[in-house]
Amino acid sequence: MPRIALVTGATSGIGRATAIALAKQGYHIIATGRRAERLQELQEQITEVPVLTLQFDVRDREGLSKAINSMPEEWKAVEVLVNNAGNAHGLAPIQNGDVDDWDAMLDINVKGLLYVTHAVLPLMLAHRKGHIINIGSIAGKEVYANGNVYCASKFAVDAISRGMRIDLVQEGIKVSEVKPGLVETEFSEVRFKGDKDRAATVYQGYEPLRAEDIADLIAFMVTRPAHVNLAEVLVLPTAQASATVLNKQ
Ligand code: NDP
Ligand code: 8X3
Repeated sequence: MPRIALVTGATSGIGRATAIALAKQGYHIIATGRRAERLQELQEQITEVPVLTLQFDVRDREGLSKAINSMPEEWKAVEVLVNNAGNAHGLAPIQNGDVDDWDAMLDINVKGLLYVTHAVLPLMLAHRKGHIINIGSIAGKEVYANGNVYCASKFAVDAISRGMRIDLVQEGIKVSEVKPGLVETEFSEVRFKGDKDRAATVYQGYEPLRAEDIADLIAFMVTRPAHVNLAEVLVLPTAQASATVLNKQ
């Protein structure tokens, strides 16, 4: 029976690199995201294993549940779920915060992760086997200036990951959380609403993590023996010591 991994947010950054890395490990890939053309590109790029693409917004509870439940039977034995879809929207003091940005971060990073998990878990429980990897952040360990609601969303991912691990231990399902520091992806471009110059400054003066570094780590995590779970991993660029301490040259 093929091993199947579902990766959310596979159209960019960490999710895309993870889909590619898991394909190299032989996992058949279910790649999800909103941008259909990016999903198609990824499907064409991964040639070693079959790839199924599902286009949905993680905020659309009914739509995503329908998409997951309508997968062909041979795709339903999902063994690995990487809850990666997410973003920051804005970087502003709470008194200047944009309520739409707050909604987006809580709806996508927290509720979206829950909706996808709710749709996929019955598939894992049917086999009493599975590994859920939630992408948290150093922002889920430390609050930084103007990070307020994004940090809250990642603190929530941390709490949800711990809760899932406790609730699912009797079911034999592994739950892990990866907490990256600064990774150069489209993250800052989204945070700064398309301002590429401002986004680029976030990664200047030091060597940030690459999406592939996180993907390598996830590939390592899912290939540990059945009795080993890397439950929480904080992964930083060497130049980063905390959410705010960075050795910039
Ligand atoms: P990118 O912006 O490069 O990728 C984000 C991915 O999430 C895209 O594939 C996007 O797909 C998907 N996504 C965003 N919103 C939605 C939505 N509403 N519905 C479905 N999919 C959505 O950023 P990263 O790769 O950096 O981010 C991935 C995860 O890593 C996020 O959870 C982020 O918080 C976390 N993280 C990132 C760090 C960094 O420094 N980059 C550090 C720590 C954690 P599409 O737009 O096609 O829907
Ligand atoms: C993304 C990393 O430090 O920009 O979660 O919040 S940070």
